[in-house]
Amino acid sequence: MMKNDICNCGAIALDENSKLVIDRVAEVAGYLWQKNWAERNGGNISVNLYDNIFYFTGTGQRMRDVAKSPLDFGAIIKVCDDWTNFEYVSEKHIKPTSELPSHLAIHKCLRDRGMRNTVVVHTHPNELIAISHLEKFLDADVLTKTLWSMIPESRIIVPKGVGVVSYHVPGSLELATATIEQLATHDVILWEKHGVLAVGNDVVECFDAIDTLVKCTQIYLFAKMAGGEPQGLNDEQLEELAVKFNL
Ligand code: 2HA
Ligand code: ZN
Repeated sequence: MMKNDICNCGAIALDENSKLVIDRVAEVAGYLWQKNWAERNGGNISVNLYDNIFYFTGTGQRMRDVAKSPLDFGAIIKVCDDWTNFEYVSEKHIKPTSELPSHLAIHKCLRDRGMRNTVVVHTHPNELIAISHLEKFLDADVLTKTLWSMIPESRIIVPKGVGVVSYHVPGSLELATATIEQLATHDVILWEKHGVLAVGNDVVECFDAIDTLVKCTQIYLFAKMAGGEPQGLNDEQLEELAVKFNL
């Protein structure tokens, strides 16, 4: 690291890239609040900045506060080799999200699959939670096809589709394990009667994937409200997109 690439940020010398990444977390935290997906302390974000250094939003902290000041409502931590314990490297010792064990298990699993600088975004989008109360959408294939068929871009922006995890207590190991399983074959996971989780290399792209799926859900629900079952793009049209965009 070049000397002038670092700035002193409390207890840690935070490099320029990590500062930019944390700024993007704050940007997305603001979107989650503005979108009405982040009631009270709903949702959480974690980012692997580099090596074993992570930024986590704090437990009980509000996204609207993270948006204003990510280092006052979240923490930078160094995760130990066991991927369970950690020590603070940020000046403030804000306790990480209650979903810390599940986020860490997901980051570890993604690293084992070859991904680096991973991001986990969990949030509570109303429309997606609403349809997770309907039995037929607890089937990942039905859900994915229904949402993909609402607008062509969704086939491209969420190429692996949406996985589904049945209800488990928030923050539980069962929820983490089932989520990791689904992430092998899907980009975004719907947690029954709770929310969604997206992973990737960029926090804004994780937001974009969720935002696109919410739009698809809204269009589905608007069409239903307008009086019937929406037609949706047909199999041929979806396949045409897959071929054209190498999906
Ligand atoms: O951080 O959303 O699932 C609060 C939650 C837990
Ligand atoms: Zn939640």
